[in-house]
Amino acid sequence: MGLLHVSRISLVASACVCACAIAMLGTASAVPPRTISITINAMSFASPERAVKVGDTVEWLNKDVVAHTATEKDAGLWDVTLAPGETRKAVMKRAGRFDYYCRLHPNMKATLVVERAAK
Ligand SMILES: [Cu+2]
Repeated sequence: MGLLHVSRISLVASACVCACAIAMLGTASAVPPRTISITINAMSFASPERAVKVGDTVEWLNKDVVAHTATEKDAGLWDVTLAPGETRKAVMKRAGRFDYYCRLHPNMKATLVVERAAK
């Protein structure tokens, strides 16, 4: 009788550990930070508007033969300069809707919509 009792408790305990591990795994794998690539080609950003999440990395790839920048317009959150063929990255740290442009060609414009990371 005593033995049966003990084994029941350990069964319940191991079931709980298992459930907790699955729960933790679920949270961790739900929102891994991603890297989002945005190509610059023929004097324009390939994604005029792109939704990303806080913690994501955005990388711009300059496929043109001239230099460009990706410059956040209002708060100076990021300003990357890309020589021809170059790739540069910025981590999105703040949620919001951010317009950016190329300082060298101000008619090149795009928007990043940075959403809060899911909990
Ligand atoms: Cu440019």
